[in-house]
Amino acid sequence: MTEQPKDARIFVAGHRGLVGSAIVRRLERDGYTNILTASRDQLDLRDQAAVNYWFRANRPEYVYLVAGTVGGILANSTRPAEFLYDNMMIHATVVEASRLHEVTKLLYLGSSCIYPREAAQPITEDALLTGPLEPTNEPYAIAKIAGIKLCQAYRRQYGCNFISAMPTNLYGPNDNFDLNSSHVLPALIRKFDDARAEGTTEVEVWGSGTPYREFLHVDDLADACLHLMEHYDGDQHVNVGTGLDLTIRDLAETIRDIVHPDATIRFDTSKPDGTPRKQLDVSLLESLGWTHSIPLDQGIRSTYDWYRAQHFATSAA
Ligand code: GFB
Repeated sequence: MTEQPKDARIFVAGHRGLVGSAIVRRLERDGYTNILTASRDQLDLRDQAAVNYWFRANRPEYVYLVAGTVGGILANSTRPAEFLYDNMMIHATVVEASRLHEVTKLLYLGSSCIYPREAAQPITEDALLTGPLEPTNEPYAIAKIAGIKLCQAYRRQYGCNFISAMPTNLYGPNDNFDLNSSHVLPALIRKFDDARAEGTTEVEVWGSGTPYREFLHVDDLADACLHLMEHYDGDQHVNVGTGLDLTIRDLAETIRDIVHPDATIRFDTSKPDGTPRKQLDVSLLESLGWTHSIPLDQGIRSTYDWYRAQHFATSAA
């Protein structure tokens, strides 16, 4: 049990992103007064010397390592070098600086794409490294696996209290809605909303619609991260999800019904499906006393409201 004092110096690495911004919101809501952040211009997290310098100057006691180069299936396939290099470097520099500067506890965030493509469903934590990875995101997955192993190695060699969480596909406010680099959920919100605004009805959905995906609202993820920071000190990484999944077709229909009920869906099978299914087994997390609370349709509605508010704010500016 690690209680984070309300005035503890807490570094959220990646605070502008989907996950980092949700963790900052959550910490602020809970009354934490010393949240440390560094923008990309202030600190290149791939640069070990710069990261060491920043840690020496700011002396964080707790670290949420949620920074990284991320993206959907297309971005992963077209920018494999960035996904591998950036993520390996970011994890290495922050973990090493956390050891050097004696951080009390670090939480490292991975991704459910670390598991073998053909892993038995739902996927338990011990499926890691039992088979070949999904090719569309192998470089990203290798970097994320290296991050888990890094935390475990630092625990064993140096006695650092570094833990890892592996979330399923995430969504929520501050997500990326750019169609070339986004994940499926924000992409479909945008596509249906664009069609509604343009008065068209046909919306293109990539792939066959048959793959299954599990989605967790990022506010639930932030809640789970704080829970693990306070209640978990183990070597094993922990799956974070809802344990519930649906097909891309069902997801597209759910989003259509919320955003543009008159639309019809056309599947573009020239686009990749990616992994057929990656439903997480969340029993370890549940045994630690945590379950998700935001139902998918409610989360999609609130994310769509956020997207519309942003859109209006930018078009009015
Ligand atoms: O979310 P997504 O890009 O990533 O795609 P992954 C999920 C599924 O949705 C795939 C389909 O079967 C896509 O073909 N899809 C349908 C779409 N329409 C669209 C669309 O307009 N945009 C997008 N992006 N997809 C990622 C990994 O895999 O998951 C990352 O690439 C990371 O490494 C992330 O692990 C969580 O779920 O396939």
